[in-house]
Amino acid sequence: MSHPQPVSIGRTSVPHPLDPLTAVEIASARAVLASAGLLGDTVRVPMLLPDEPTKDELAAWKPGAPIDRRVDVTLLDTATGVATEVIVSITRGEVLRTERVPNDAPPYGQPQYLFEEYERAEAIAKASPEWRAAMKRRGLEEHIDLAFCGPLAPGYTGRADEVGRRVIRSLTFLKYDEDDSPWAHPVEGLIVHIDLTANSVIRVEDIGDVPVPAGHGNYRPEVQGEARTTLKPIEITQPQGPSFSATGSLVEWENWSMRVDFNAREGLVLHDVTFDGRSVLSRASVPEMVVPYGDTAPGRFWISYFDAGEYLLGKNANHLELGCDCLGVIRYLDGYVADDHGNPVRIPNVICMHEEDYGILWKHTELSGRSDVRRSRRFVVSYFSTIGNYDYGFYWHFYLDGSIEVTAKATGIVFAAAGEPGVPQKHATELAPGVFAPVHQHLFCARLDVAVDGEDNRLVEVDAQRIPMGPDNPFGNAFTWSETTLATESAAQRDADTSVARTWAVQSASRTNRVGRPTAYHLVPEPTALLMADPASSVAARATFATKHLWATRHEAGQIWPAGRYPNAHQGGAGLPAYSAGDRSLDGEDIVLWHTFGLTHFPRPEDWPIMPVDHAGFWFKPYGFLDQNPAMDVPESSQAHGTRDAAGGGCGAACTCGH
Ligand SMILES: [Cu+2]
Repeated sequence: MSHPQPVSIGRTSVPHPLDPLTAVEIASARAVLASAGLLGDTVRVPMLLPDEPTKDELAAWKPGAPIDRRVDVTLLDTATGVATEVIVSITRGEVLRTERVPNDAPPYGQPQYLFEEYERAEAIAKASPEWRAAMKRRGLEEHIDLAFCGPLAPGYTGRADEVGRRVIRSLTFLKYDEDDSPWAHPVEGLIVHIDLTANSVIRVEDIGDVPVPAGHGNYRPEVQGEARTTLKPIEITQPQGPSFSATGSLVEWENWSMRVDFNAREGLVLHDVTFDGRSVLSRASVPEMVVPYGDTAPGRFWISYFDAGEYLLGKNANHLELGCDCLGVIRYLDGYVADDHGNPVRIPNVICMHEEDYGILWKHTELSGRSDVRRSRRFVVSYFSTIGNYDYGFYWHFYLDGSIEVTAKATGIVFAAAGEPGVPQKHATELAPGVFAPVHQHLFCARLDVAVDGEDNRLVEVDAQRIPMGPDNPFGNAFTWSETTLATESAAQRDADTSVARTWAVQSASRTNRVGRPTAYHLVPEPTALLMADPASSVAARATFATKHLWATRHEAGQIWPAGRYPNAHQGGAGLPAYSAGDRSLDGEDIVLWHTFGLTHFPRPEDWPIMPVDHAGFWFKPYGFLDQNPAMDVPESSQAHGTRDAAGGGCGAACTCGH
C-alpha cells in the first residue's frame, strides 16, 4: 500500500504575523546584524527567536496589511563573554534596540550553549594534563582517544572561581569502539570544570576509583540480536486523506482552529486556538523544563538541566521520519532556527500533524438492545527534541468533545554513574552491574495564555468537599464541591490535590452558558510530585516554577520563560517568581496559567539500555463552555476494512453493532 506523500506546510501567499520565521527572514536578520557591525569574528548567536507581535499589534492588523517582522537575538562575544540582546526589524532592515546582558554581576545567567562549545569543551578537557593524568592513574590511558567528554550545564554552586564565568562541566565516559554507547561506561568521580571564555580548565576533580562498568549499553540490533518476527503489520489508511487542512500556519480540524508555530527555544507553539469559532487559548507552549538530580556525589549534585533555557528545545529538535515517528497520513511542518553563526538551518519535518483513532467517543446500549456507539478521534500536533542522552516528545491532542490533552514523553538513555556492583546506594538505582542511575525528575512547565470566550477570564479552584455527618448530612453520604476564586498572582500559586479531585477553572468573566453559569475550561492536572530539592537549595531558587503545580500571572508581553531568559548558571529568582512579584489582580483579566507536570524517575533495569517512553501531562477540558456534548453529530463509523479475527470475536465489517 502507499501513503499520500507528506506535504510540508509553511509560508504561503497569506502571511500572518504569527507565522514561524523562515530561512529568508533569519538570513535577512543576520545581514542586518552584520551591516550594523554587531557580528565580529568572535561573535556568535546563542539564541535567535521571533520577536512576536504584541496583542495590540495583532488586534490592529488586517489581512493583507504590512507586518513588521522582528527577531529577538542574543549575541555572545566568545572572546570576552560579553552578551548583547538585539531586536532587529527584518521588515525595516534595521536594529531597533541593543542592550548589554549584565551576566558578570548577580544574579548572573549565561546565554544558551553554542553547538561549537560542546566540541570546544571536549577538546579542552582532553588536552588538560590533569585529566590525562587522572585517566592514566585509573589505568584508562588506552581509552583516551575514544573517550567521550560530555558537556553539562554547571548549575549554580556559588564557587568563587566560577561565579559569573561561562562554565561548562565535563564528565567522562568511555567508548570501547567507535559505535559503542558511552553512557554505559561512566568514569566515576572525574569532573573537568571549564571556562569557555578563557578556553581553560578551572579545576579537575579526580575523586575515588570506582571501576568503569564494562557491560555494553548498546541498543542497536547488530548488538541486541535479530528482530522478532511475530508482529504482523498494522497499516493506517485514510483513502480520502486527512480531515484537517493547513493554509500557511493556519490549521483547521473539525471544530478546532489554530496557528502552528515553531521557534528555537520552545519548539512547538500554538496560537489562537478556537473551538466552534470561540477562543480557548491565545498562546500555548511548554517553554521550560528542568531535570534536577537527587544525588550528593561531586559529579552530580549540581545537575539540573533546563533543556529549553540552557540548551534550546527547538534548536535540538528532530527531523521526523514518516512511518517511524508518525503513522498514517501525516503533514509536516519544517522549522527554521539559527546556527551558532546566525545562519538559517532547516529542520525538515520538525512538526508532525496527524489524526488518530482513539477508541470509543460515546456509547450506550438500551434495554431494547439498540446500541449506539461513536468512535473517538484526535488531532495530534507534536515534535521531538534530543538533548544529550535524553529525548523528549511534546504532543498536543485535540479531541472531538472539545478537550485538549498535553503529553510530554521521555525516552532515550538514562544518565548513569558507576558504583560497586551489588552495593545499594541511597540516591541511585542499579540498572545493570555497576551502572547506577541517580534519582531525578523531569518537571515540565506548560504556559497557557488562556482566552476562554475572550481575554476577560477568572481563575477558580474547584475541590470536591466532604461534609461532616450531622444535620447537613444526616446519612453521611453527601458531598459537594467548593469554588474559590484565585483573584491575585499570589493566591494563584497552588498545589494539585488528588484527594479532593482538584481542578482549576478558567471562566469567562462576561459570558454564560444556557444554564446561566460562566463558560469555562478546566485545567485537570495529573498526579505529579513537585520539586523534591530542599527549598533552601540552589535548584529551588533557579527552578522555583517547579515548586508549585499552578501559577497564574496577568498577561504581559515578553513574560514567556518560567525560569527566566538565562537560567544557565543563574543564581535564581527569575521567571515566575519575578513575574508574579507585583501580585497583580487576575479577576476578569487577561490571564496566563503556568502548570508544572512531569515525572519523578527512579530508574529501573527495564529503562536500560534505552528507556521505553514514559509520559506525563494534563487536560484542558470544556466545562460549561458548550451547551451539550459537541460530538452528537459525529457519524457512525463506516470502517469498511474491519475484519473478524479468524479465532472469532472482534467487530465485523461496517461496524454499527457496538459489540
Ligand atoms: Cu528520567
